[in-house]
Amino acid sequence: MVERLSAEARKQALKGLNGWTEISGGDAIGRAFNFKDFNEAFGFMSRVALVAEKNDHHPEWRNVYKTVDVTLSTHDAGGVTGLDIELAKIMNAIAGQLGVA
Ligand code: H2B
Repeated sequence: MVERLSAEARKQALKGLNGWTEISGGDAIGRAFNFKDFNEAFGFMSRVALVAEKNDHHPEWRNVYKTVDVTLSTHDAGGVTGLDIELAKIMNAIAGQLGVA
């Protein structure tokens, strides 16, 4: 079982993660991605979905036109774990490939 990060470890990890903040009182992290158009937003989600399925760790997200609002938490652990930090890094890298810092 993967362990929840301490508040301190969570804050440290977020420092290196552009755009991500604590939400739900620290039980999750979130970021809003804003793409050029729907095609890029959906392309982002498709790429992330493949990684999420491979790693068996999945995002909560909402797509409206060119925006994707993401919430990450580890449901099995009831909070934020290293798996969420890893997925957030991957999402930032994929968004970066699509021209979104
Ligand atoms: N995704 C997320 N975000 N949190 C989880 O706890 C989780 C998951 N658990 N994907 C996985 C699937 C679990 O249900 C399977 C059985 O490993």
